[in-house]
Amino acid sequence: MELSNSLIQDIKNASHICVLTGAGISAESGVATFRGKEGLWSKFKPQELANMDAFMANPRLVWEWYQYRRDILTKVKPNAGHLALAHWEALAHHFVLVTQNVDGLHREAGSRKIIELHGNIRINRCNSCGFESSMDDISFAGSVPTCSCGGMLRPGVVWFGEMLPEGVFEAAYRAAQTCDLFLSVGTSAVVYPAASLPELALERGVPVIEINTEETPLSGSVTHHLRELAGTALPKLLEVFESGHSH
Ligand code: BV8
Ligand code: ZN
Repeated sequence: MELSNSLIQDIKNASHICVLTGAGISAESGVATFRGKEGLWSKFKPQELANMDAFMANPRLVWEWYQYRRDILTKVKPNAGHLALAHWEALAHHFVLVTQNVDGLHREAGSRKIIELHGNIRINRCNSCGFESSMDDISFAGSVPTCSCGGMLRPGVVWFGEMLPEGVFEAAYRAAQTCDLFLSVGTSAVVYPAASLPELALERGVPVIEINTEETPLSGSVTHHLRELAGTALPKLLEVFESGHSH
C-alpha cells in the first residue's frame, strides 16, 4: 500500500485528530454492514426496522433483528483497525473518536474518548421513562420486554427521525471544528448529521483522509482516498504518525 508524500506530511503535521467511523471498520470483525451487498439491509429495509413507526407496528420483528445483531456481537472481537485507533488515541495529545457504530467494539479495543452518535446496542431504554438497563437484564418471556414502569423497552440506539442524544452531536461538531486532521473510516457517508462532520472539516480546509473499500459521496472531495481495508490502512497510518512523533 503506497502512501503519498503529501499524505505522510499531513499525518506528521497533525496534532488534533478527529476520526469518524462507520460499520465498515467492524466488517473485518464479522459484523455485517448496513448497505453492503451482504449488508443487514439487503434483506430488510431500514424503514422497516430502524425507526419508531416500524417498532410500534411490529415490535417483535424489530426486537428479533436487534437480538440477532446482539447475538453476533457475543462472537466477534475488535480487529486491527479498532486497535490501531485505540493506540493512536494513547499516543496523540488530542484525539477524538466519533462513531456511528452501536457495536461497542471501539471500547472493547481500548478506545476511551469515544462519541457514540447513534447510541449503543448493548443497552435497553424504556420508551416511557427513559430508564436504561443492560441488554443482559432482559427477559423475552414471549411478549415484548417491558420496563418496571410498564413502558416498552427498546434498544438504546438512535433510530431514523430521532434526535441524537443531548449534547452528543455538539461534542462531535466541536471535535470536527478544532481538528487539524480528519479521518472518515468505513462509512458510506449518507446518514446525517454524522456525514456533515467530514464536510465541516473540508470546509475548514483541514486534510481529510477517507479509508473505504468503495467510492462514497465524499470520495470526490476528500484530500486523500485510500481504497483499502480499514484493518490494513489504519495500522500503516499509525506507523507514520508514530515515526513523526517519536521523541
Ligand atoms: C436526525 C440505527 C434530527 C441504529 C441508524 C433526507 C435527506 C437528508 C437527511 C435525511 C433525509 N430524511 C431523513 C434524514 C435524516 C436521517 C438521514 O440521514 N437519513 C439518510 C439515510 C438520508 N437521519 C436521521 O434521522 C438522524 N436523526 O436527523 O435527527 C432530527 C430529528 C427529528 C426532526 C428533525 C431533525 C438519525 C440517524 C441515525 C439513524 N440510525 N441506525 C442501528 O440500528 O444501528 S443509521 C445506520 O446507518 C447505522 O447507525 C450506521 O451507523 C449508519 C451509517 O451507516 P454506515 O456506518 O456508513 O454503514 P454502511 O453500511 O452504510 O457503510 C459501510 C461502509 O464501509 C461502506 O461505504 C463500505 O464500502 C465500507 N466498508 C465495508 N467494509 C470495509 C469498508 N471500509 C473499509 N474497510 C472495510 N473492511
Ligand atoms: Zn420505564
